[in-house]
Amino acid sequence: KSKGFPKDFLWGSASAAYQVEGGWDADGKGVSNWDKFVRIPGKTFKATTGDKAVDHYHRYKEDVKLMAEMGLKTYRFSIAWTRIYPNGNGEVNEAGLQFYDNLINELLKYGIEPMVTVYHWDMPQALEDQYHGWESRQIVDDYVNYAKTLFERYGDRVKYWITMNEQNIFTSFGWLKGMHPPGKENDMKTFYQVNHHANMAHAKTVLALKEMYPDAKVGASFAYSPCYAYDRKPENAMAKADYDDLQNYWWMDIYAYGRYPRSAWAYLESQGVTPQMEDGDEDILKKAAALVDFMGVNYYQTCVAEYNDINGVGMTNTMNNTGEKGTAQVQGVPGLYKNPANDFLPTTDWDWTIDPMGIRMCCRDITSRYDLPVVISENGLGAFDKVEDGQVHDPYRIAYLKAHIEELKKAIDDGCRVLAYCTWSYTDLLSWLNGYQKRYGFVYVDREEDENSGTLNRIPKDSYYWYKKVIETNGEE
Ligand code: BGP
Repeated sequence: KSKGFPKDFLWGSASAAYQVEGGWDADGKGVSNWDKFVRIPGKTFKATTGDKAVDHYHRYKEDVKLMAEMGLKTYRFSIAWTRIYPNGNGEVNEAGLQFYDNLINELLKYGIEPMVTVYHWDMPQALEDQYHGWESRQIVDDYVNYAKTLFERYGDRVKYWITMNEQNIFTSFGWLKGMHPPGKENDMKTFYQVNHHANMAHAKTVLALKEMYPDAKVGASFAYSPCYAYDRKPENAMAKADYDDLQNYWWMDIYAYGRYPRSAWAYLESQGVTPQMEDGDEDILKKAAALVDFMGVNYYQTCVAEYNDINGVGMTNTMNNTGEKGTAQVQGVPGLYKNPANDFLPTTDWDWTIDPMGIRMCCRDITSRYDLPVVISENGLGAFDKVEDGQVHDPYRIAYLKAHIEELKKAIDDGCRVLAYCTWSYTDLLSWLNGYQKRYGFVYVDREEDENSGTLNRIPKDSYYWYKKVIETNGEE
């Protein structure tokens, strides 16, 4: 018989500041790199902005009330650095701090545990202008200073902190694929340097938090795609091993052990792209790793690794950002691996594989490799939703989430310690590259790409009422 979910399990849902808040220049907020990037034609779907997004900045009370009615146990959200420090450093903006005070207090009023992401990709543009943002080591101090401001202000009320969201995604999309700011392509050397800076920012943030609040719970959120070898050909099994070292363990080993995987490091050396480190860095990374409380996992899909010829496909091949099924191209690292589609699995309209068992594999791998508890900080289905007679019927989303929750339950039976499950997302919101038409929420928001479209009214979908029952029955629904 299954053990089931622990009594204090945190059933949650997630969002990120840029994707929901809007109010992009409200109350002293500074400009972020995303405010700027989305305005470059051709970079994101119809160059849709988060200027207004779903106006959570002004409607948070209404959103939190719906969460309370649903019985949500935790809400994961991120803080916009540019609301707190409009210029990234220097003078703090009291109005920005006040907004998150209000949001946190509103959540606590209903007994909803706030889970706060310090950084979900929206970096102050001022830091890009001052020293090229993540490319400079200077960002580490500014990041820690910003994070400490949050801990000082909210640490008495916020127990769960996520230092950084999907470092693997914002760095690879920003410096290899050209699809996130600063929009660079194939710049391996800078990519690894940027990652080292982000690792130091993460580690020093963990140390700062634990010094101020030893009982706080902290981790980073990683976009984890477990990988299958294409077939039993030895070279494809090796492609999987390379993929795991360079795409998964490269980050997770830092968070959990404070060191880079040795074979990946050797590959970087062979390419002349190892990051520059300072004396004492390794020590700091190790100290922080010893204090981390969980691994945050954003799980959406698994992938396949197949050997990729030295003249094979690269990282800049086109993704499917339109929702026209079957338009995504294969990407890879020449000489190591490429990631073809998996014929055994169904896909979403954006060509993401649907593989519930993958969530169990994430938990299993983290448990046996790191012996750390897991927080599922994102999991969900992006789909085209339709309003019919004032309702949104999304059985496909219910089926997707239900299957993943089933597998999560098995992971717990396998001995994994899973603390929380946050769906992506709570309300519909802006998908960075895919506009508003790719919807993830339990709560439908009436808007389209055009800034002036829609009423922004909220409509709970069928999945909203279903998840309410999941929470009530502690995952037995
Ligand atoms: C993760 C991000 C989220 C969210 C989600 C869905 O990578 O952390 O912010 O956007 O993916 O992705 P997408 O919007 O591309 O469908």
